[in-house]
Amino acid sequence: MATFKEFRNSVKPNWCPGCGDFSIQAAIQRAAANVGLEPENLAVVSGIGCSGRISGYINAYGLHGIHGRALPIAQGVKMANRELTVIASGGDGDGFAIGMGHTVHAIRRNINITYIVMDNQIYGLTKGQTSPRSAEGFKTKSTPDGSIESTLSPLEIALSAGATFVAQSFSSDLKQLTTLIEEGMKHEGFSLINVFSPCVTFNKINTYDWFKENIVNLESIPEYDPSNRIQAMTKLMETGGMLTGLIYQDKSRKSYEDMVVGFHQEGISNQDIQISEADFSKLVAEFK
Ligand SMILES: Cc1ncc(C[n+]2csc(CCOP(=O)(O)OP(=O)(O)O)c2C)c(N)n1
Ligand code: SF4
Repeated sequence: MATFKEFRNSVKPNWCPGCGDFSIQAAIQRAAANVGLEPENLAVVSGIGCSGRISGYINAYGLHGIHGRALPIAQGVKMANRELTVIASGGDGDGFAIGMGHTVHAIRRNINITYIVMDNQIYGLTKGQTSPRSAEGFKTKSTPDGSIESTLSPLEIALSAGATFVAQSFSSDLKQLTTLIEEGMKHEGFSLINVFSPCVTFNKINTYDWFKENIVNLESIPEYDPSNRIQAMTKLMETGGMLTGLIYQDKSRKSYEDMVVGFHQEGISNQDIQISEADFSKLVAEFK
């Protein structure tokens, strides 16, 4: 059985020292080992951003896609080979701005992918512009007088879109984050894990200390029931979306792959997809 070290490769991340993304990389590697995967069982698909580089830093199948399109690619990978455990990842800009349409539809499709958003509440790679996760009044080069748009609440949107697994964590809480990624990988459907991941270079407001002061950890609310969607929505609203832990899980709904009629268990590469001359001619005749 592979250890987390076997999910490391020789590429040195070029994230800034102190960037929250380092811990997310470590948590994915630990979770993959803890659920008993081998590197060849895992595919990591990412979008574009500092966070998007993660697919190159894990010893597994890796696909560095295009901005906002990690999920369409990851869904294609899963449909081509459902035996792979598929992780999609990227920044809050990637998933909640340009890619938000894909995020909502992947959620309602409930395809068996774990989507890890590295939420630094800013655009890091392009040097610090306001993202949909930035607070109102947030000043950056793109909003020098402060953002006048309201902040997006992606987890509330996820619950409304029919999500079956919604969790949130903080990059400093490696133990909680690793456990949630493991749970997400084991979940039979789409799992959304939003991770507060401070950008130490461009976001001087949402710092490690700021998150520590503002996070409400569900471990401090023992009576909380993650199978109750209304309670999940209420708690998210009450805490301004600052909840961490497993916020909601519905184990009753089938995953997309399980509902597609005739969908094969084995990957396309292992299937006999030859078509006989007679069947081919019959098919062509239908279009004449
Ligand atoms: C189609 C397209 N539009 C815009 C860009 C420019 N761009 C690259 S990364 C990025 C945003 C990065 O922010 P985020 O997704 O939050 O990731 P982070 O760098 O903060 O990890 C943008 C706007 C691009 N590469 N492609
Ligand atoms: S710019 Fe920000 S998000 Fe990008 S690597 Fe540096 S600290 Fe991380």
